[in-house]
Amino acid sequence: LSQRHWWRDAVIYQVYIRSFLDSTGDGIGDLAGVRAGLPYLKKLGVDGIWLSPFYPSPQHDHGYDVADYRDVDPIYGDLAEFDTVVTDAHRLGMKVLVDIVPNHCSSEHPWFRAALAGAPGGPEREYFHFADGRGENGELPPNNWRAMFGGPAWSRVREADGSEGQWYLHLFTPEQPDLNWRNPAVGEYFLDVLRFWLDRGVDGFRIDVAAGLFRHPELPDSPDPEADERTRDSVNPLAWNQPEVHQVWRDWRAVCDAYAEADGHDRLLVGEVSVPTAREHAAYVRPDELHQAFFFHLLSARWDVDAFRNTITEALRDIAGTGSTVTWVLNNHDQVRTVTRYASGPAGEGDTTTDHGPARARAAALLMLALPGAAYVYQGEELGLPEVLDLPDEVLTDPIFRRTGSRRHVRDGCRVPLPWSGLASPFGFTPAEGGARPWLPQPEWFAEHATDRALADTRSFWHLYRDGLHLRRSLPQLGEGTLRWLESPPQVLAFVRGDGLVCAVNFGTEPAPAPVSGTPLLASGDCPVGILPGSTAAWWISDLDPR
Ligand code: TEU
Repeated sequence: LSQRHWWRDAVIYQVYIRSFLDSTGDGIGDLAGVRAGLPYLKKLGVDGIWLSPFYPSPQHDHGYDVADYRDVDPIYGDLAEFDTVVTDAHRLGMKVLVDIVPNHCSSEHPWFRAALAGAPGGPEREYFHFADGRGENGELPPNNWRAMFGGPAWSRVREADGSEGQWYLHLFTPEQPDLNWRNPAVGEYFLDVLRFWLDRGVDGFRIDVAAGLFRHPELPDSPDPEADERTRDSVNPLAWNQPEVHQVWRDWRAVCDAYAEADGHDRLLVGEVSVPTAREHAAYVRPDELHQAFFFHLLSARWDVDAFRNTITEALRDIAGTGSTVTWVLNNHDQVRTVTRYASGPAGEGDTTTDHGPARARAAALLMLALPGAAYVYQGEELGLPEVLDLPDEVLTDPIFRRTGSRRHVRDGCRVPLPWSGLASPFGFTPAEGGARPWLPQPEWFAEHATDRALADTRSFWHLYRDGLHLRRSLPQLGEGTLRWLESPPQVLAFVRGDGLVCAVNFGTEPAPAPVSGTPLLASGDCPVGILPGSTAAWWISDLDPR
């Protein structure tokens, strides 16, 4: 792999800073904690890190509400600390991606404050979507759009004279007003933001809500507002995935390519592109647009052999024409963790919970690491952390809970601070002496998953990830390259990579014949020669003809 195109098969570790490691003792992770954790990540074997937003923010959505795009929130550190993270990561041979949030800013961003202070129709409001309400006194929102996290996508402001005034659009919370990308000043500003971070040495950007930014110019009513309220998919075709957004990615790509031209190292744009089909998704990944876009369809697939086979087939088919590679992801800070997610699901159990979750999550990890392309690992995934499902209501911080009153899509459970060591909370997450409690309570059973235990136990999730990542580095068949499906028993997914790395996953609960004789190179569970037990994946090097 050329240094130039390092991202094509890189494995990037997502650091949710708030929950990674707390160096100051305030109960909240910070950049100094990230820096202290870099050797751990190096040992794990990832190629780089993606840092969740650390910019000054009132933290209504844990930093996805940015008040200043060119600084560090004091709870996380400062710019000098950020620079040391980049320097140290680079010294260890790891890339650094930062999260950039262009769809909306914080209601405390200077632009929004100015817009509120300004008059209806004035230039300050052109940075956002302000509109008069409907109804006799403008008391109804300008259209029927729903916000992703519940409630109407419009909020009404009080004008300077105290009267009830215009409405502004926010597809997430009211504290996240949507920017108006038809105003050229918005685009200019973000190009400067990109250059600001590139000049500080970052290797690329994870782009939040990359199918957002533009709305239908007329802001017409949605035909099915209830459907739009689902928190998982950008379904309202009037509010998402507009053709104009592609020009933005071309402009951003040109900036990144100019840096790459100068020193021969690509700067990466990876988009969070949530669109209904794999084909629409692939349209964002182009030589002149995004390098990568998270392929969420695999993440959404239930534990089912056909669902996985079809999703992988579609992803590979649709990426083929783009010149890029698929970007696989099984976990992130918005989703129920795989150990818990795969505990329910088919193989005869319907929707009931089974105890196959950990074994399936391990198998899925080996599968993901064997697929052609790049992959993202979310912190704690390498520890096999389950979702924390029983956080009491009063500690939940996710605006989804605040806005909907329902725990259904609440994301706190995958954001509980990591356990590093010891038998009781804070498990080394905060300094030993006098630290505040972690910002979300850690359950007692986190002890089983602490990194010190994981490193000492060769059968841990950690060792599986480590071994998988190290083999990925050393085996030419992995990373980029071909995938050919092999014939296999009904519950088994089997394929061969390049000139003979075979990967097979048994989605069933009963043992199946292994596709290759011989001892696996790596397996997610006990794997006797010739047999692939249920809920297990394995890799073999095979010069034999697959059976
Ligand atoms: O998420 C975008 C998004 O579409 C989410 O609604 C996601 O599908 C949902 O959280 C799943 O439950 C991004 C960030 O990843 C998320 O953390 C932010 O809250 C959101 O943007 C707003 O910036």
